Amino acid sequence: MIEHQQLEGIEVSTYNVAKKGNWCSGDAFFLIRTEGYFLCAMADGLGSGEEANEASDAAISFIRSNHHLDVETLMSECNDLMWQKRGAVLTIIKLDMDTQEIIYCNVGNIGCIFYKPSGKLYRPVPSRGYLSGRKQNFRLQKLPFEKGMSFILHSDGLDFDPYYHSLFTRMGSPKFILQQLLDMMEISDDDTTIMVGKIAS
Ligand SMILES: [Mn+2]
Repeated sequence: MIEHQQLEGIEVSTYNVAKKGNWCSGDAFFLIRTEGYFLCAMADGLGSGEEANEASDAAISFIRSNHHLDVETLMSECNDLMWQKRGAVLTIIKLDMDTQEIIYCNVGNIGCIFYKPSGKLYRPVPSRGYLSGRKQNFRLQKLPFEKGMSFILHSDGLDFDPYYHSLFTRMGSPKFILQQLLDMMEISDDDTTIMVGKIAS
């Protein structure tokens, strides 16, 4: 399923499909633009099918209902929710539109790259592992905010080829970038979720 959203100060396109043969995806995502911030989250449940879906959905549902909480709290609450579940990897990005700050927090392999209008890319450093319900600490990273920046967030269903960078450095709309990416990418044997966003310049 493909969706395009024009939010205030940011444009976002998303793509989400389940692994072939599964009725539900083990990936889940959420995004919202409030008066003060833009927040997005992407989770990939361990394994695939229903169990994976249950784990990623628990995390994303919590974030949907509590997105006003600070990012670190969201991560640790989602971690607590993984008890008796398969576990999940999770990335949360929050753009504070007033202070022009980007906060990034992650556990596990959700890919994330930011592109400055100059064409330079910025890749936050991911943390290993996954949310399992066991106590763990979360490291927040602050990223430089620039008008006109774009970004991609994706689950491991997309094998990101370095060649794709060129799509972002040409700075088209997220809709256009996503369409090109879908044309170029290999059909995956896993749940696949891609989010492409662009901050207005
Ligand atoms: Mn996956």
